[in-house]
Amino acid sequence: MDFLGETMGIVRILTNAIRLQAVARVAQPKQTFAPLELTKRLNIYLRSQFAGNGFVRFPISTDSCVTFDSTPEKIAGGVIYFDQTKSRDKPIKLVLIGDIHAALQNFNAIINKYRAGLEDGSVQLVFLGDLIHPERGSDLENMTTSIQIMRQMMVLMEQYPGQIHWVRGDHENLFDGNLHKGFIFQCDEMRKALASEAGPEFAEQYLQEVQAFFENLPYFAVIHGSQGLTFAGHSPVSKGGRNFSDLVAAREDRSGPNHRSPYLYNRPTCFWHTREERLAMGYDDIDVRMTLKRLFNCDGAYQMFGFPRALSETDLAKITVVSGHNRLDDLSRFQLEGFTNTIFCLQSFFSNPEIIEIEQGAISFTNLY
Ligand SMILES: [Mn+2]
Repeated sequence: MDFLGETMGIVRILTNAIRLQAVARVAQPKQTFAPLELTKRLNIYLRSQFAGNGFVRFPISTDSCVTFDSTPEKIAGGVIYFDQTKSRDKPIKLVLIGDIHAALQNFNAIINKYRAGLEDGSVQLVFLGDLIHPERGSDLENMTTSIQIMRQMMVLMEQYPGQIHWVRGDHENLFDGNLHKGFIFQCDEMRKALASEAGPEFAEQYLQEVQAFFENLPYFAVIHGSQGLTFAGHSPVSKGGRNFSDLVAAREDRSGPNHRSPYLYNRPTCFWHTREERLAMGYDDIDVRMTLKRLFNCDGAYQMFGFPRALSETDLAKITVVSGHNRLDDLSRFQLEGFTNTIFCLQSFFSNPEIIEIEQGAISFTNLY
């Protein structure tokens, strides 16, 4: 090849490269690249987040929990333990928030309500899953507010490290083909919306990173103070209970196409069933007790939670359970009857939802507005 030909070849390659770059730039909206990088940073953070200001995240799975990521240091699922037993200069107020389901106005109001506490380090927020996907209305396929909430959560998690906790719900998933409302498949809609936001060059990478983010989230929270012990999660009670190690590792059968986690989708505490109906479905008070008993007493877990011995039946009966996940038509809070333990279900997409505040282990309710 002569010199001119070679030069023209190089010029052509360079021109193509510049044109490709230009296409990539044009194809993606300006905010897209930041969330991809932010999601990557948070995934690294979530996999290394073991202890913070008054909490420990029990930890570690070396199993392949993250669908698209085979690095060995991952932690997925797991339990965050908030220790309010120790006296501090500044006690931490923990706030439990039920399903937001894309209600952006409520989400913003929650952040504004606790902004000062986030700033001075006196407040930590625990969102109990299902922040995304509209729950009702004619707009079930519209993912705009879901994406805004997701981005805002990620920004806040980085801005206030260890103060914003996102517990995973069954909607925090891009690949659950069973998840639909009125046959609108919301995981598919979310994938489409994210892919179009990222642009063709980055769609696959972005989707993988977001799914890894969801799978890196904790599944449960234990809050322990001098005035009480609370076990919280999106769907915290499993049939027959789970060992501490199971919960920590979140090892689960997600074989098959749908990635539906049995840890995130259970209804043993479903409010609209009578005790008789629950029994007929195979769910009983015993599932709540077994969940707590196995969580705290198996594998010597009580030691990790700072108890000198395994919890007695009397101790276990006093534990409060807080759950999201159950639809409470026109109610933001529901106390389930017919159980030995006190069980509250929370939702946060109604006009003026109630949220739970916990200080020194003691629970109180407050209205958002
Ligand atoms: Mn749910």
